[in-house]
Amino acid sequence: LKQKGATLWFTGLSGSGKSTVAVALEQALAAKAKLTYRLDGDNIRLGINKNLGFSAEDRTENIRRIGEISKLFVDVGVITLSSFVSPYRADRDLVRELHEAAGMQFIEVFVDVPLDVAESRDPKGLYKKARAGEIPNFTGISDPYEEPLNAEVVLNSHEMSLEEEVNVLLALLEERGLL
Ligand code: GGZ
Repeated sequence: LKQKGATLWFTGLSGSGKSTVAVALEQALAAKAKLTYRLDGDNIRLGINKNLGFSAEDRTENIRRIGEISKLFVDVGVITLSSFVSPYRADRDLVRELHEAAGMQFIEVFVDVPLDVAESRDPKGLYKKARAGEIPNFTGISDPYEEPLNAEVVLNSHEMSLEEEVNVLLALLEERGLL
């Protein structure tokens, strides 16, 4: 495998569209015969991190472990697409440092939609439950989301087509020598 790995880290509110963009990018990269792997709550929070909840401490540990797992994939040359709310700037910065200290590229992608947009989508009904007080520490409602200050990419996904978003990311990967 002569492919160079990297981590694309998608951060944003629940319902912002992180996974949707990651899935679309995964398909575009597959079409270019690139090896990718997508990490998200479904394969991480149900497995290796099933002992973790949503307290600040647990989120920090969740992100730390995912950062280390992402690095392992990058180490074998995989383009790793990690989609997590990751609401704390310090947690994301730690993952960046872990990558950069190992000479690996870390590309932070802020999927930036206003809370009311994410809340109006509410595909799993979680915002409704959070508003009703049934989910404590819900990001955006009763828990903070610290916006990235220096993300490599900001996607205003409520104002862009999925195709445009994918094209922005492909252009950056090309520029970074990853395609
Ligand atoms: C935020 C929560 C919460 C709370 C459950 N706060 O839209 P989803 O459902 O599929 O994505 C959210 C996911 C967040 O898990 P992460 O591992 O990405 O979070 S973190 O990075 O902060 O560790 C949401 C659901 O789990 N969910 N409770 N309290 N999102």
